[in-house]
Amino acid sequence: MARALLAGVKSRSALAFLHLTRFLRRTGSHFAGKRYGALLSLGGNLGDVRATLDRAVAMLCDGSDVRLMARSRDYRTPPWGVADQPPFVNLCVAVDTSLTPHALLARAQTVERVLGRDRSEERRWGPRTVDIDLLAYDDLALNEPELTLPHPRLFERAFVLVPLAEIAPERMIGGIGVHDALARVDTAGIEQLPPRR
Ligand code: A4P
Ligand code: MG
Repeated sequence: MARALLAGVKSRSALAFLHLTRFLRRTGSHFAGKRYGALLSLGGNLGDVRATLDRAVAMLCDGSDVRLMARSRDYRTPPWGVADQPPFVNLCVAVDTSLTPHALLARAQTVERVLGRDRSEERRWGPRTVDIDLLAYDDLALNEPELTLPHPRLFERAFVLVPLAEIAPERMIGGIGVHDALARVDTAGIEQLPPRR
């Protein structure tokens, strides 16, 4: 009797697990049960940027779906792409996540929106309150307009590589070491900022 009951419970939980896995696969927001390492870059140059970036990291990393593993210090960086704009503050984070790459990007874009980023008011590479880019997700390579991994301009950008090398110098991304990539870019004008408090 007890054995039959136990078998019933076991098959019910197996069924529930199957449903959960199917649901997660369908909604695509989680890679059922597994966690992956991802690297993100954050930056901004409008408003109280350092406060905004602190809030962005806190909102992005809720401690369950996305756990903060490492955060670089803040760096003041000369504007890249469009020179005629204020300097940026940049940082990088390493996270451990159960979200799919697209769900992680969607979360990053929600955080950008909540913190006042309005894409319709912007020009490309121009001023913004906060910008969050997904640099790498595990060793995944993706080539879609809405999500390209590793980030296609990562290795051209000292404002990304300097903070990234602080938290992940040995990391290989698309076959290139972060430390080696940093040695190939011009880091002039990048300045590490003291802690806020
Ligand atoms: N997208 C595709 N792949 C990714 C990815 N790996 N991560 C898509 C994030 N987004 C990705 O992004 C445009 C589209 O790219 C999104 O809809 C997304 O689905 P965006 O952030 O709106 O575009 P953008 O920011 O104008 O262009 P881009 O090339 O992403 O540039 P950045 O890096 O965001 O440039 N100078 C300094 N010193 N520091 C900075 O932080 N930032 C920028 C903005 C320019 N100059 C800078 C800095
Ligand atoms: Mg961006």
